[in-house]
Amino acid sequence: MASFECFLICFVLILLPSSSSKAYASVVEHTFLVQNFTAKPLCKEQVIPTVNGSLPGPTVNVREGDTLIVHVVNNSPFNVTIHWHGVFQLMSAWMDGTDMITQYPIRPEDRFTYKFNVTGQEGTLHWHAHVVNLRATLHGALVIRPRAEQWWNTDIENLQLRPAPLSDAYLINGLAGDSFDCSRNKMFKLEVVQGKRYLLRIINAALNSHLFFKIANHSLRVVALDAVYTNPYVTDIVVLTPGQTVDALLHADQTLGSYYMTTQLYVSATGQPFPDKTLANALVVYQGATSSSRAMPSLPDVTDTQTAYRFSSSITGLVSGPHWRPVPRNVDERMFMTMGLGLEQCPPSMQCPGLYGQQFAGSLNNRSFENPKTFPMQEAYFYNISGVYSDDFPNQPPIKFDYTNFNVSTDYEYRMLFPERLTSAKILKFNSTVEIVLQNTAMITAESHPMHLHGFNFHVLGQGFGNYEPSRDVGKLNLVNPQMRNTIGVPPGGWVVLRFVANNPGVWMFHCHMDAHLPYGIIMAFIVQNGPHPATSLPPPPLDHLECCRDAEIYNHPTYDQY
Ligand SMILES: [Cu+2]
Repeated sequence: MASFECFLICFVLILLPSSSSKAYASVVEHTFLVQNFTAKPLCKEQVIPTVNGSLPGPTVNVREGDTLIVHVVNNSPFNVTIHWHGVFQLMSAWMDGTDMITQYPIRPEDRFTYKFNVTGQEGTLHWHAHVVNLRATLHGALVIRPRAEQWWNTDIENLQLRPAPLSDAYLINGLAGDSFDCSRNKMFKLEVVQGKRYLLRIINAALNSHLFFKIANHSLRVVALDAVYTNPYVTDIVVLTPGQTVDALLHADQTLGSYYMTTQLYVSATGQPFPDKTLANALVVYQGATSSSRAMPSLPDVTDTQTAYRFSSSITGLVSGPHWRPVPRNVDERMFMTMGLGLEQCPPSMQCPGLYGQQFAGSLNNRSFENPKTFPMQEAYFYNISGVYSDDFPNQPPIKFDYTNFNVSTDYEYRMLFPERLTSAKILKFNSTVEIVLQNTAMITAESHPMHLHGFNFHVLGQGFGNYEPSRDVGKLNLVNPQMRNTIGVPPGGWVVLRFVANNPGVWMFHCHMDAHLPYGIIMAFIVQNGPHPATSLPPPPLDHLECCRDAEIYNHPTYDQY
């Protein structure tokens, strides 16, 4: 059984400025055929589910304002949904692609059409399956170009880098590269012309791994995170949690030659096992290079949290940039959310690896999320079907404790180790401003969990290590030019402060983007109520939404554990 994790990179040549422009929106249509495919990433052949037989799947190119229609035909043996990671889904929450939250999963032999507008955002995003494990191979890039083309217009390459639970390998654009015997000759190469500049669209498509990314002898100029422009940030290393994207400019300004482009695992938890092979190589090759020597970048230690923190905390938002939104100053809902691991009773007849012989779980404010089993949450909300979820997700944990120095010393704390399983949501009034302090706990272990919010970008006002202390930390929050993202890695044993405006009605997941932590239940849902007008209200679902998959075997998903 071989497992691997994916890293995806698209490279675009920049031409300044482009004369072509297009100011009107159009319709972009794709068919995604989900089917099994035989691939050989390492030494032996494996059958993997793919979209259209390619790994990674097709890149979807749209312009801001376009309508995207994707027909998903499921010829695989698995239930699937496709999530459009980072897309706002304004007034189209039915199309968010979350299994049992916004739709029934698409059964084998069934089909479903996603249709939505991509409005008010541009840059690099990605699409992926939102059913546990399937994301490993069902993913691809989603590139949103500006409506009026100003920056670039020619793709020279469209490539995917591929670097999971202890993976056997990381893959760069589907290839493991020369650090593995069986893939020595299968290494992704980016050919560049000396003097030119390239836009690298870097996507961490890995299931569970945070990743460093570095190119020997070259620095990178970061210009966007999660499809939001940033102030230019020059760095020799980039760090991405699962689900994050980075747009960075590469200037081919070195002597003719070959330079390794390498991704390496970053492990945030102390004492956690990691694979022997923690990196994957690709190459940047200058046109006309004759030497066979290849420069290797010096890589940080796998556990180098300081380097990861420096990158994630140093970048600021581009206030004058397209689609910038100022930080909302008046907060309507203040939430303090503990986030981390816990335990759950080991089912009889099973051997569990967790503390006290129990199985691992995870929680937000001591609640582990349970996926609904009868109706998708949004349908239950829309049609007032009771008994599917509770809407009392709390604004703080049940007790205050020393979050980042957790010792089980009282019965109460012991109970904190065993969170409640609930399908739990928080109701938000339309247009309310929400502030969330996410506080990682040291229960079991402190670890960076990449929290992903569906349907919105949030401002990242501040982050740090230890317990969040308002008296000390409020004054340091950046209310001027913070970065905006859809996924944030909370520092291990630390905190982060987020703000967003709930201006998009629907049911939106907020969850850890480590795939292995989905069943742990590090998930909650926001239910954003309708605004005052039809234009600010969630329309009813399209007909095929209700027709598709009603009898899905949601109790027993076919499981995908090949990796
Ligand atoms: Cu997690």
